[in-house]
Amino acid sequence: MNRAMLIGSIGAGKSTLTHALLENKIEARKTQSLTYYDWIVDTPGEYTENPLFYKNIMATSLEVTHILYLQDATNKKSIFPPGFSGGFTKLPIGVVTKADSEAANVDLAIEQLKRAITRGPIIVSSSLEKKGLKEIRDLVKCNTMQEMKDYVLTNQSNDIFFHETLYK
Ligand SMILES: Nc1nc2c(ncn2[C@@H]2O[C@H](COP(=O)(O)OP(=O)(O)OP(=O)(O)O)[C@@H](O)[C@H]2O)c(=O)[nH]1
Ligand SMILES: [Mg+2]
Repeated sequence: MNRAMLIGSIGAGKSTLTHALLENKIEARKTQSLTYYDWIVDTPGEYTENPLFYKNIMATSLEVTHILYLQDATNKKSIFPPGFSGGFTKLPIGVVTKADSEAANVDLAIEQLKRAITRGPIIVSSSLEKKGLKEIRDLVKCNTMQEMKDYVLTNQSNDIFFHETLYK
C-alpha cells in the first residue's frame, strides 16, 4: 500500500491535514513524536525545522512511497532548503495549506514550494474547507512521477499543477 509522510514547519497544519485526509473527527494537538496512521506518517514540525532531525526524516522516508511538503500559506517564511526534495528518493507532493485563511498568500506559498521541490505536483489545500483533499489522496495512489503528472494534466484546475525545473 502506498503511504505518505507529511513534513513542514511547526503549525503548518500537518496533523489537521492528516485527520482531514483520513476523515477523523478529532482536532489536532501539538505532535510530539512520529505518529503512524493508516497510510499516513505525521511528523513533528521540529523534525523539518531542525537539521539535527534530518536523519530521522531520512530514515522514516524509507517506510513511505510519497513525501508531502507542506507550506503554510499564512507563513511568510519557508523552512525548506532549496531543492530539499532532491535529497529523497520518494515521490514528492507540494501542499499549500490554509488557503481558506484571510491571511493566506497562496502565490507566495507556491513559489516557496517550487524552490523546495525540483519536480512534482503542487496542490492548494484547506483542511477546514476540505479543499484539495481528494487530489492528495489520488496522487498518493500514483506509483510514478509520470502517473502523477498525467493525473494533474487530466484534472486541471487552479488548485493543482505540475512543477518542473527546466534548468538545474
Ligand atoms: N484556517 C486554517 N487553519 C488551519 C488549517 N489547518 C490547520 N490550521 C490551524 O493551524 C494550527 C496548527 O495545526 P496543526 O495541524 O496542529 O499543525 P502541525 O503542522 O501538525 O504542527 P506540529 O504538530 O506542531 O508540527 C491549528 O491551530 C489549526 O487549527 C486550515 O486548513 N485552515
Ligand atoms: Mg502536528
